[in-house]
Amino acid sequence: MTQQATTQPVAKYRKDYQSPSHTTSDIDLYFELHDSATIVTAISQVKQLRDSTTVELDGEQLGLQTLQVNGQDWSEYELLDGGLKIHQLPSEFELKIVTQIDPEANTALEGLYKSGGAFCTQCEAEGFRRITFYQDRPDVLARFTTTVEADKNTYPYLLSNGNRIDSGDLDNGRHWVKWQDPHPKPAYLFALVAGDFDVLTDQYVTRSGREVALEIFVDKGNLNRAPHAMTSLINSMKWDEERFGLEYDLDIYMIVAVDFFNMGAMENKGLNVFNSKYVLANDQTATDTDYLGIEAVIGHEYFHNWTGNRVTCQDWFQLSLKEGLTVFRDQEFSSDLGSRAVNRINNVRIIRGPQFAEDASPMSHPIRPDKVIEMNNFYTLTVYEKGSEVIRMMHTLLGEEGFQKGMKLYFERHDGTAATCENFVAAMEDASGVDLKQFRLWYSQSGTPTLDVTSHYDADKQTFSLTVVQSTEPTHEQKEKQALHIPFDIELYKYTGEAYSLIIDGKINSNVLDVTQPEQTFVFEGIESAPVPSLLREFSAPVKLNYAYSDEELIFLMRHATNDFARWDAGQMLLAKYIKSFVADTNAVVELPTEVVDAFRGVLLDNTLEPAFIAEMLTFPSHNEVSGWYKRVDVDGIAKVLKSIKQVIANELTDELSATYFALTQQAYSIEHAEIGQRSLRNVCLGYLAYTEQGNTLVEKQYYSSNNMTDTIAAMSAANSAQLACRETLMSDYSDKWKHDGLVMDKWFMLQGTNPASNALSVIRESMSHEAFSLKNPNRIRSLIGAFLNNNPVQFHATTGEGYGFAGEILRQLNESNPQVASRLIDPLLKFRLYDEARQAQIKAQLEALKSMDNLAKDLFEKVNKALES
Ligand code: B3K
Ligand code: ZN
Repeated sequence: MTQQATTQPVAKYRKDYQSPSHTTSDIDLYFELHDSATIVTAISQVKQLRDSTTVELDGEQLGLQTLQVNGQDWSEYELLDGGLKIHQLPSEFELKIVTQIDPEANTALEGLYKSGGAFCTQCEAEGFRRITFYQDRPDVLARFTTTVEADKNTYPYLLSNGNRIDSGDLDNGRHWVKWQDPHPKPAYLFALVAGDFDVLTDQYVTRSGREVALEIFVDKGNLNRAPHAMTSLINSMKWDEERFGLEYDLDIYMIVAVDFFNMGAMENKGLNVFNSKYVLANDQTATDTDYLGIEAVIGHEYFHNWTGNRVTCQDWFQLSLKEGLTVFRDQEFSSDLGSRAVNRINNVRIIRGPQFAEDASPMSHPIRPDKVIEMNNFYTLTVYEKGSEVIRMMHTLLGEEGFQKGMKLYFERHDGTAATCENFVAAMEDASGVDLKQFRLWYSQSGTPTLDVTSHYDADKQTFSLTVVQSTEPTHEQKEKQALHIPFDIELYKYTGEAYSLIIDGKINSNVLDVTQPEQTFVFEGIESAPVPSLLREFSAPVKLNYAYSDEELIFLMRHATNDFARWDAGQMLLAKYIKSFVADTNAVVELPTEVVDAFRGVLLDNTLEPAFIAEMLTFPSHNEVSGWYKRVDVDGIAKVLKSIKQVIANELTDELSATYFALTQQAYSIEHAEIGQRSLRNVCLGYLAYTEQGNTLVEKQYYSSNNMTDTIAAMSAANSAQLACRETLMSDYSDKWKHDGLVMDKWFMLQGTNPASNALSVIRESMSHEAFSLKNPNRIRSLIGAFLNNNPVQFHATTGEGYGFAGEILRQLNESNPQVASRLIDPLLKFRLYDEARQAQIKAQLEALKSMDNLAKDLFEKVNKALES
């Protein structure tokens, strides 16, 4: 019997958490794999934890075939919408459940499904309940034994978590393999894969001498795209030992790359399943950004083995316990291996752009949400990226040594258990002695705080005071806000570029000020002349900063700040001043003062700076980031100003950009960090030069002479943004070459999605019939349609409303086939109140149309309702 959700979705609240009534010590699973009728037998050893003779199991889209307790058929049960209640149970019992499922019909890609020719699973957050009836909650930890049986020819590899303990052949052409995972785990970390693959193998010896077999499974023919993933895995294992003292704990670590996957990757114990985008790369198919993305995601999933798997979450409201912490760890990994400044800049761009936007939207929530309808809706930038900033602030407050002591205590206390965010903060506090009482508010308060900072210099007293006023605007679900504990990292510079010691009340203070009050003044002594303050260095807290800097001060900081991030940030603030003033008057002629242009010229010509860093200094805030500065967004005005300022810089600095471009010409391709940096700067120069007379010639030449994907895509992307004459020729050449490879074609789809031309939407519709496109594949959807909705502001928000109509059409289709992907795609529509009234009405009409669907999935239900009631 298959059940469909019929009732209105209900919300769950963090405050209602109850520990489980029962737990399972061991579960033995047997899978008979068949495309549309897979049989799953689950035998669990269940034990009562409190006085209850009824157990509630979760289950969705399952056909129940057998239910036995202690070997007896059991009729004392109720099949409910979303699960099963079994009654009159003894205090300890063996439960046998047989279910039938249909992997082939599973287009939602949650539970057991087919990706191309292979079977695979995705169980986080609540997908295991689509495999069998079970207590599908992270605080029930069991030892899993899994036997997988399938046709031997089609599925020579049968994989699951843990160690392979047995295997055999059956006489009907089928075979089986048995796996055992010694580490008790929640069901969301379960995984199964069956298919035919090419395998890249290697080995890692941990520092205590454990030999670990490393295996990466890719589609046949893709072996030459797997080595970078393997190198990244080995680097991750080594880094976690060196920086965190954490070692791997099984004899085998497997990664499987699949083409159909709702997100980036999944940290299943010993058997990670990855979106092929985060595994496959060679110089012909992947850009430098792809290579770095693979390193980060491989690292992220590996680091989850401790922060996520060994210590998991008590309930899903605690998701940031594992995600915020693991993002922090992967960011540190990338920073230790590559450029710390460039990594920090890119992380901050995500916070200031899409995370701030999310926190100002109807979906705003604290990093530890209080109310959830569909858990998949909370794998957000807030939980992940802001969550990581919260961990980073603790790292700033405690220092590396204090933080590592905290980590050690956290593992001593919670290894092998399901923990809470509070447990983590308590461990940090107890290990370091640093008071985090007020700091805990970061877990419960949503929204982006603003720091309004003013200063006063007293020449007689030789003091400089900074007054900091903090405030957080009300958010959708939380009107009252309190003052937070904000680590505020600053420096004060003499005009010589030397930094003053920060003396408060006669004592030397650290650079990190503790902002804890709604308004607070810090008085620095011994300041001989008015200093230039460098504020919120390293982006020491995820806040908006307002300080009335003059151009001269910002240019000074661009040159003299001791910290690269602060130099970059000064450049961004300088650009922001001009962007804001021109957006306020879109008829004004866009010009920049000579000193401003010279400041950027100086950066470009400064050979003491890393090329990768110069590239970041010359990269503007995105349209999305700029939009976040306003309550009412002038979509077209912002686009026009950003383009005009880019043109001004391109014209003023043509010679220097051109000289740098040619000086950085490379012969052979390698993915060393220094070379990635050079390519990045060279391609930023090309992006500007595309707006000059030589643009078309240079771009075309780079495309045809390129020996790697980074330079190829940089040329195409410059042609796309500047709408060069060569754009169409390059696009069709690329498509001819790569039309058989969906992953490589994603870059092409993305360029169609972000095409600024006025016919973009009709080209996008045409692209949907490209042989590489499929509405079943989340990567294709994100590349073409996601890019249009998120990164093509002018065309998506065209006043005709056609962009919105298109979005509505796609969302209604995906609501049925893949609600999780639909729910990601809808985000830009939720922010409709940011636009003018005509646009608001058009977007609202699309949301209303979705709301009136009688089969609206709970993923969309939650977001659409929040947006409309906002
Ligand atoms: N933990 C998974 C994400 C699961 C998302 C479920 N909708 C990947 C990660 O964060 O590492
Ligand atoms: Zn994660």
